[in-house]
Amino acid sequence: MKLITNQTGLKGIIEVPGDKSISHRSIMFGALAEGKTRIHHFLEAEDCLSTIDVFQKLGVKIERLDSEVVVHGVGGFQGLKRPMSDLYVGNSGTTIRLLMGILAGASFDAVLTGDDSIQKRPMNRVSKPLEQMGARIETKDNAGFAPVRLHGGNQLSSIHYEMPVASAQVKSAILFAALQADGETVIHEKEKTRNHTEEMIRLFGGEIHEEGLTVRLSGNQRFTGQEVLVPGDISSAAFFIALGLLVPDSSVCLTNVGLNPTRTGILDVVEAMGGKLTKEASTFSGTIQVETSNLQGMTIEGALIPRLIDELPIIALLATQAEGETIIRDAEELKVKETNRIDAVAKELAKMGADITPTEDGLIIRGKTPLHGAKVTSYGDHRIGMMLQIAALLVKEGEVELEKAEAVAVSYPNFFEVIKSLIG
Ligand code: SPQ
Repeated sequence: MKLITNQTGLKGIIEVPGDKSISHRSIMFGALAEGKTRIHHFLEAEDCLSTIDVFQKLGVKIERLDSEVVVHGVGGFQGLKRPMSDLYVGNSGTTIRLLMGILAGASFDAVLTGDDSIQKRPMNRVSKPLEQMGARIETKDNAGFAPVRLHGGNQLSSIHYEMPVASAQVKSAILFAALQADGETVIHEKEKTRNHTEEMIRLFGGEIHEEGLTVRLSGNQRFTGQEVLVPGDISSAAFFIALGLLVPDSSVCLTNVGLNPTRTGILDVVEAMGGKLTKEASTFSGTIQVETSNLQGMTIEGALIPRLIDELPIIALLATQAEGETIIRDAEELKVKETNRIDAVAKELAKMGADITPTEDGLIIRGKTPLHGAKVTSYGDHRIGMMLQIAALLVKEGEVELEKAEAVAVSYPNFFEVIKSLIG
């Protein structure tokens, strides 16, 4: 696909689609609750539709109406039904990993699998703690990858778990299993990761304690159906934040963006880089306004990384246009996303003229490099594809041809149309 290049003066107001992490979890908790759950501003993108599909196969009635999704809860884990076929999650890591926790204590066997990318992402980070809780899980050739077979009929027990990686998906899978176990589970995180599962447990009437890096949860809780209002996804907003900052003479306003503090690392980075960004927050969401800015390179590391892990590809693009050097470290998790995002970002931006070096746990980017036309690929990774379209807007000469552009539908189906709507 030929990308849009060479733009100036992009202005507009955008409401980004619903948060992907919250949309997945609202289906999951809605399914496990008693009664109806109504979800507003649900993300109608491939990943979240995979979650709907899987829960329908598990016997949950889910209706997709014009402005909402309605989930008819089955009233607990034991209300889920044996699926008639393998459960296919497409490209969605969140779906497969959280589902492993949800089905860890089921009375039936289930096989979970997904596309080529899913079959290359590590599942043993989830199966290991679940096995310690009493689950029986087989991964393909015992190598820790999907397809994953969960054996039914196991009584789960609570666990005290020290997380070896900073991962909300691992934490969430353990929390779902802990809800089926007797006693209290205690998880100690390596760094604080997104807490949407914890927030959902509270929203659906359950009890969970978060204190610093420690999360405590007791089993056998009951949930009641709720009205869920999904805020806009800050990870999708990030692409338009970058567009507003980088494209000359631009200003962009993003409305109803989710501002959970475990996700707002990108805003802290933009401010530290000297970006002109203002934010007006209400309780859960807010409006973000950005204008074209002169940015300064910086070091991004440590506890900040999980708060912006999915935004690192677009932050790398910001760094190519900033004054001085940007160092991203402690981000080895990028290697096990939809693709190896360290390599993908370095290779594709270098093709466009960026001065960027991949490292074991991040990237070193020397700024103020003009970008030029090139033939690039998303590697089938939605976030790489969207980052490359924003990069193309800065290209003054030559064309940018993107392979596997369709990947953006995983989290932002009308992304290219929104870009077009800002032109003129
Ligand atoms: O769901 P998936 O494919 O893992 O999606 C990604 C993304 O870029 O959209 C990661 F590739 O987001 C993850 C995120 O990186 C979503 C997520 C969640 O909803 O719990 C948590 C993060 O992953 P992890 O492995 O750090 O827990």
